[in-house]
Amino acid sequence: MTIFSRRHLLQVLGLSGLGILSGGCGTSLFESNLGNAFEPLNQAVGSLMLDPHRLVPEFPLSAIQPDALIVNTYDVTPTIDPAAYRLTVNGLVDHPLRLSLADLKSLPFQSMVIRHVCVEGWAAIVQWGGVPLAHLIALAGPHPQARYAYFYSADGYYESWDLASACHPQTLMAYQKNQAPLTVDNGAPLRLASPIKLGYKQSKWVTRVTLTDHLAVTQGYWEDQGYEWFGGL
Ligand SMILES: Nc1nc2c(c(=O)[nH]1)N[C@H]1C(S)=C(S)[C@@H](COP(=O)(O)O)O[C@H]1N2
Ligand SMILES: [Mo]
Repeated sequence: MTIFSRRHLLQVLGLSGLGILSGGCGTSLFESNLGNAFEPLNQAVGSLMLDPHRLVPEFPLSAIQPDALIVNTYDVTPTIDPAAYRLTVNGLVDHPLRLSLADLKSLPFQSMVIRHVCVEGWAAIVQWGGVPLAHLIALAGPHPQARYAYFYSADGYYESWDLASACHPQTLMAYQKNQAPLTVDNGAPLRLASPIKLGYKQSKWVTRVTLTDHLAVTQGYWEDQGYEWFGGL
């Protein structure tokens, strides 16, 4: 397995900047992989509903509801040593990644204020800050056959997303909540955050992202008990 050092990452980024992103989560990927999957749909309707780059309107910082985000954890809260923590990105990629928190924080930072919606009947406007997942996937160099991203968490939680949603420009691997370091209850050191999916899709304590070309029998902790897989908002 290729292990990218922070220096190597910076070199890659410095040399090619955002250019490398177009090869990973860019148009060609969507056209070759997702165009086929949705071919039967009426094109106009399909592009309205499924445009992977459509941005969800964000809120101003003043709209944050600091007390509205309810901690929702199915089992135990894992203890993760931030210094020893590594995020693995592997599966159908050319360059598997193993990133420390310092590596992640050296990558482009993005902040957004969005609504988190839990199917249990509550919602909260939250600020999340972190690195766009599209950036990590592009760094790893996804194979053309990659269609899904599986997320594995330190508490045993697992999730799967379609790659277009994983590469959406507002899908972040977040280490900041409401302009403060992410707390352990909310998924520190690293969690998924995106305005395009319901709360149960937004894995906390993510340790591994694995790209695959198929959905396995196991699709997600709640999905495997009957929740809908796409979980779109
Ligand atoms: N690893 C892990 N991620 C998880 C969960 C969980 O139990 N374990 N719960 C999910 C659900 S149902 C919701 S609504 C959100 C809640 O995030 P919060 O606890 O930060 O409010 O986390 C999601 N991610
Ligand atoms: Mo939830």
